[in-house]
Amino acid sequence: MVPEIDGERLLGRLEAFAYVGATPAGGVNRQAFSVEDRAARRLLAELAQERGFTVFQDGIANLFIRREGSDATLPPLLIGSHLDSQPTGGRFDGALGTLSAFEVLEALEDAEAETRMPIEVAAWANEEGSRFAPGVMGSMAFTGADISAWKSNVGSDGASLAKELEATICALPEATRRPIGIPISGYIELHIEQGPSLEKERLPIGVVTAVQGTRWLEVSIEGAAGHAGTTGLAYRKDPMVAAIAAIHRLQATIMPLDSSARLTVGRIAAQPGSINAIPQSVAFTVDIRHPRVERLDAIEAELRQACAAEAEAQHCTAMIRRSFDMPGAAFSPDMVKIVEAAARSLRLPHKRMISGAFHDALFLARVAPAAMIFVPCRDGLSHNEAEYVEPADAVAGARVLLQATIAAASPR
Ligand code: HGY
Ligand code: MN
Ligand code: MN
Repeated sequence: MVPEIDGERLLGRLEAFAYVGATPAGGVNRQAFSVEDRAARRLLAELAQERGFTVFQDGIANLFIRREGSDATLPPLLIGSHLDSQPTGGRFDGALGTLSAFEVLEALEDAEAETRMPIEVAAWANEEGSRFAPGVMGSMAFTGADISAWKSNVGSDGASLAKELEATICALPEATRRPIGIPISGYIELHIEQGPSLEKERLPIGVVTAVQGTRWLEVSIEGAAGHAGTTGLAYRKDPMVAAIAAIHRLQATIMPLDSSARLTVGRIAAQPGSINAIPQSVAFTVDIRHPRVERLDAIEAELRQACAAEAEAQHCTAMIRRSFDMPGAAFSPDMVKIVEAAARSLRLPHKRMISGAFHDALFLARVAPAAMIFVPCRDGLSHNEAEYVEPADAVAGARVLLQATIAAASPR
């Protein structure tokens, strides 16, 4: 029999997972190593066990579901994405790729189709990094990063990473434990574009050739707390004024002068945060992105210069820490061709493109041939509860993933 994606089954799975961590506005809050994240991992592991697949997890809580191939000496081909979400995330970011990968395993099983390589579905831990920085923690660890550097990290909610990670691993005792990082033959990830171009060009498939670079910076501006009513302008050392001036200066130059640049201040907090006290300090995060590393360096330099100058103008001091640095990378031309051929074989219009968002595939590309498949999302919206993918596009993406997996797992 010829393996086929069961679209109804996939759409039903997406619906079922959307209930796990569902938010009133129709999104999901399934932050890494949370109770909701554990519930999603459990749901996937139980589905896998019902199908007789083997379930593994490693010491950073990456979850793997394995279907054997005819040649067990070959390292597995991995397909998958992530199940964790932003705090007000969408139902498709990560879940589409993970559940489509599971649907690929089921389609192969239903058709009793044989692949030479074993195939494993990977649900990478903490891709988002919104609760515990850095993001792509699971795939970074899988490809060699030392996790001990993160063990003392505290989450945006004050939780201990070490404790939450341990509780997540213990919440799935039936998953066989294995070391972090195993040899793999390749990796293919299906994901929503999280941008507007496929929808604008009415294309159902994107063949992703590369991912742009990302850098996260944490800025802390130190001033002097004071009384809101009695402290005149000449006596103020107000870090909020400095922070706002620095952010305004960067937003007025970086993206308006370079359409490929992205600069986002996602979080800002004042201490003590009292309505009638000049803050002692203000901390904010900056996410910068660019396809070219030399531009990332220039943007970071401009950011450091602007923060120092605006802090000095308010008799404050600025400290800046780079909390995450993810150089961009190109995917394997051979794996990109396999994805492109899969789209062509299904007569699905497609184009080659670069990803504006980072993905686990960026790290897997360091250890094996990797590539990604994009499908459009409405208005290019993501990291937003209104994120939406047309059912036909979701199924088309899964069909391309199935064809690419078959081609990559049984090379001629
Ligand atoms: O932030 C990103 O690029 C990814 O979607 N987590
Ligand atoms: Mn994602
Ligand atoms: Mn995301």
